[in-house]
Amino acid sequence: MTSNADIARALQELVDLLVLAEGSKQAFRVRAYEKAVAAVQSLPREAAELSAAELERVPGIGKSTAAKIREYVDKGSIARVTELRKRFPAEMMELMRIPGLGPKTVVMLRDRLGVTSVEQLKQAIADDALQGLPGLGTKSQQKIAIAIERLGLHGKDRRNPIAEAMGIASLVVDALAALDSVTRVQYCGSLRRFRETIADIDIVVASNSPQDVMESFISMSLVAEVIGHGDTKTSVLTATGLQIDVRVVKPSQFGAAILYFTGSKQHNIELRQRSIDQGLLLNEYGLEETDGGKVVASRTEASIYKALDLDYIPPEMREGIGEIEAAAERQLPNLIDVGDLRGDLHVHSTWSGDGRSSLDDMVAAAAGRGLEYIAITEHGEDLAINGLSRDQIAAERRELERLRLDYPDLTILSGSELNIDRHGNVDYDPDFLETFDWCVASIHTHFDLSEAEQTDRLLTAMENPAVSAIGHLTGRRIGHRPGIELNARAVFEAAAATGTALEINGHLHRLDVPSDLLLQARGIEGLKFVISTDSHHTSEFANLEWGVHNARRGWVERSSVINTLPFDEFLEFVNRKRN
Ligand code: DGT
Ligand code: CA
Ligand code: ZN
Repeated sequence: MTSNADIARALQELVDLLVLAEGSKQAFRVRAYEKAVAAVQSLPREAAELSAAELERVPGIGKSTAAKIREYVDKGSIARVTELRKRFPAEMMELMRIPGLGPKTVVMLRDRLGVTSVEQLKQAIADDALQGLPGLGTKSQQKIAIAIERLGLHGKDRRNPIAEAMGIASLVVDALAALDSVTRVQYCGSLRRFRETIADIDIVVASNSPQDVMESFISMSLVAEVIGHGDTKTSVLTATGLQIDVRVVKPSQFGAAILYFTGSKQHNIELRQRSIDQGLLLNEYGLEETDGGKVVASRTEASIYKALDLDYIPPEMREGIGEIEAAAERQLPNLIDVGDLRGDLHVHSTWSGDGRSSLDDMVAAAAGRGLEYIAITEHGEDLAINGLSRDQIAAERRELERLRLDYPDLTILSGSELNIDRHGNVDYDPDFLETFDWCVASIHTHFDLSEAEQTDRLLTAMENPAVSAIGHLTGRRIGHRPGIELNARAVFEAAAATGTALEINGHLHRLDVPSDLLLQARGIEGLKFVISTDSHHTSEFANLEWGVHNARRGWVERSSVINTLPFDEFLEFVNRKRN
């Protein structure tokens, strides 16, 4: 059956295409379908099981969207999308990712200069051809060139934000896993290692009927173009130009295949060298004896690591940066699992202007996930539109009292997400701040200050006894906005010294603290982290899992994550700084 995620993806593609067709992100139709995407994503039932009339009764879904959903579920594609794909091919859609390029400009570039791809745009810039075009100021050309460089949007260097790749990969994995002939499916490559950007998606399938698998794969509606089709490997492009490679292997070789295609290349090279040193040969089919070719291990990754006398190395750590030596010496860090997390300390509800689920629903979802404690952290009053006044906080606290009675097994803290202003000060006043159980303080403005200014600002905020944690440290939005400049070492040391936890924000668009900075934080005595979802909707508690992957990639030890602690010990951490 067509899943809600699949339907949402199809509608999102329609939205992206309509932005170009209508020439505006604000066009009525665009907004209507956008609302429908959100509605389908958060629908508690299967949209595919609803009639057009029933769909229309769902808030956010109108008559024409209901018809499109039925069309997609019944026929596997939407005629309007097929037609728009021809007008705006994948390469042209890529232009829309460049900050500063709106739909009108993209269409104008095509009409005036014949530019329909990032490559051609780069050439046009090199030829100085953008000067004087309507709506493009003198500096635009240079700004666009910088944006293309920064996002790596061209050619083989093009990298896609993990959020986009994960969404697409999950759809393919779910579809293939549902086939009778398939015993295992795993997305591999940089996505499994949880890099924040992905060049292409590598999927490995265990099956004795490769033909079936390939046919099902290329018939998926997200496939816009098949670029390579063989017996055991098929490569396709999605409508946004993301490449997916699917490889089918024998079930007995599945472990060796996912090990090889997960990589990284450097990790593979080092593993292969270690094999050779032991008189063995490692390739994508298995680990075998050099003499005679007897297979030593191939079915699971764990059996291969074991045969090489290594502890199992989790995918997130396989970057060839010392993990093999550590595994050989039984010195791998004691990493965290999602099941270790007992609390979520960054949660919004519709009390915040940007929250999308009610407080009752958020609390119910947290309890449903088995969390032992949560902090409700609506935005502080200084954040325009989204923030809460003191009166609103008092009113919300009365709701929290009621909810505590309804959920006796869940400890509900009254918190806040404070805004760190330009100089490191936060919302409210010291007396009022003391009334919160927990505050996370984040940067939401002034992203362009110098490194020294940003670092000072964070240090000042950490000196505030009410600030228990710093939220999404760099403020980056993967693929869209770079993080602030900061002296990471100074920030880590100050966090340890002041007893301020650093949040690892699990939003796939953020993953912040970034894993490369987490690697730099290794060995700093007393530095603590808190893995948080920053949920604005009940579905986002799933961000805990992404936060854990990011922490593992940064070699973060379980013992340094405070929301693994039982509640009383967690509270000790908070109070140590306050007293
Ligand atoms: P990316 O660039 O985000 O797609 O990153 P990966 O790591 O997914 O790289 P990709 O897709 O080129 O290859 C997938 C895996 O296949 C890679 O992580 C390791 C393996 N692999 C690819 N090329 C080589 C190679 O030349 N030697 C070895 N030993 N392994 C390779
Ligand atoms: Ca890849
Ligand atoms: Zn937040």
